[in-house]
Amino acid sequence: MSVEVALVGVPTDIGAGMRGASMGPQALRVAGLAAALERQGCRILDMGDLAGPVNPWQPPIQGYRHLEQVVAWNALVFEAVTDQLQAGRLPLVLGGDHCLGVGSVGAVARYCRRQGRPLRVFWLDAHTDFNTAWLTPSGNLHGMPVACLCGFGPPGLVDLGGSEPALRPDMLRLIGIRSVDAGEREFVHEQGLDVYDMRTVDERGMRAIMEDALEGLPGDAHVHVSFDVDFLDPDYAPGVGTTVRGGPTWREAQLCMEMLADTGRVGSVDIVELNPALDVRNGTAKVAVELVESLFGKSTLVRRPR
Ligand code: 5AB
Ligand code: MN
Ligand code: MN
Ligand code: MN
Repeated sequence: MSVEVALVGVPTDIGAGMRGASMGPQALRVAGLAAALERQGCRILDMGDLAGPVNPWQPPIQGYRHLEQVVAWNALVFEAVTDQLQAGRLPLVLGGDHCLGVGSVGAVARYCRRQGRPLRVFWLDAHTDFNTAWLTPSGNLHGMPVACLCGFGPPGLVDLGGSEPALRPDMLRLIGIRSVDAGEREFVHEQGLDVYDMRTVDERGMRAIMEDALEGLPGDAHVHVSFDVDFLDPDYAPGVGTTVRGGPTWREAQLCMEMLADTGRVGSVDIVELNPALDVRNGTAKVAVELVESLFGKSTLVRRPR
């Protein structure tokens, strides 16, 4: 039986510091996402786009910009992702800015908890997204989803899936990191997040760090991949709001995706932070689609399972 993938569009930039990520879902569709996944034997069900509040473009209040609207969007995402998991489909969430990770990963975490399945979340990003209201330099909630998922954040986001935190830090692997704010840095250390920063990738190579990050993955685990497109080096992916140079090359990112695919355990995915307003001829969307195709099993040669 082939995997049934449900595309869930989340056309918002409510948590970002720049407008435009709201156009991400359509840009990914136009770049041929569905056809790419069909080539990998998936059946695609495009659920269309969720409809949440408009972006009022206001300054932060008490450390959060647009908190009320971010909560509303995430409640929709949480519900939509839960519905797809319950229907036995693989939710592929098309962002949208990364604040939607709270609802998406939150739903996956609750689903796994109820099923008694271990969960491992791969956060592919230039940033750790571990800010809080008192640490954030911007107030932008797309810089806070990992903290919210670990229980540090405002009501409405930390309790989306119930009273306990969605994730323990040991369920997370953050890959490609090269931008962490001053206070955030201490907090990442204090909470013991498993961070593979670019220095580690340089020193050990993508293959070794991915082997490390995948180590001990239980056979019945659910793997969630939250792919922030700014993970990639901006030479390959200029169409994002918060570029940081010195990221993985196209090849390194491909290997990362291929090794995740080889687990055979990928059960849910986010593609976030693509900003078509900053892109060139939809090229970044096309690169994201190429990588996601690998995440769903594209390989040059026939390969034996690991
Ligand atoms: B993204 C920054 N750390 O909090 C902040 O793209 C950037 O989801 C956050 O990773 C970037 O504003 C959020 C400076
Ligand atoms: Mn992010
Ligand atoms: Mn990022
Ligand atoms: Mn960003």
